[in-house]
Amino acid sequence: MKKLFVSLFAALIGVSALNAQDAKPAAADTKPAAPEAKPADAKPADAKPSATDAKPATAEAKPAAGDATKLMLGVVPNVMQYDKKELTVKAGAKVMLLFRNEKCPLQHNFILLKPGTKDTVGALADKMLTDPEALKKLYLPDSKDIIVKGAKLIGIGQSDLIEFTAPAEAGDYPYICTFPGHWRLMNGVLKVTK
Ligand SMILES: [Cu+2]
Repeated sequence: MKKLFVSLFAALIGVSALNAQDAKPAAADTKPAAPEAKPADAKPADAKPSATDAKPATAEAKPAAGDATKLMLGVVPNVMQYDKKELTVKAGAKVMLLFRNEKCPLQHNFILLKPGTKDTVGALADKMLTDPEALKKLYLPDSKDIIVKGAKLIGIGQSDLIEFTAPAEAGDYPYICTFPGHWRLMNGVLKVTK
């Protein structure tokens, strides 16, 4: 009698698993919910694992993906331009930037710079034309003005997922492609706001 009361009380206040006996009724409660949730023709055999799999998956995905600011940047074919001249993020935000080249036959990259350094780094990028190691370096000039660099040059049909933390200080941060000659047209501004 006493034991029954204790486990009932535990269930009432929502204590999940004081012992194995308490855990069982809790698990049994969730199972009837799963078939109800599946309104359609899903076979019961399929329904159970997918229902139980789905719960932990969404619970884990939320904190990771929910935190980050997601940005998309593409390439306009043949004109050496990004498809966005401007992107905006909050200072210090976690950023996931998906950089994609869907149709342009040329290769491009994404490099984020300190404010006011576009011309300086652009000139360094152009100089790489005469650097025999340039391709190996992915046309990335050596400069402390570079804050974020994509992992690769992306050709047609390729993409690069670039994860970074936005600068802590608000301002206009230029981004450019450092393939020699591209940066004059292929540039934009990441607006970092407070
Ligand atoms: Cu480019």
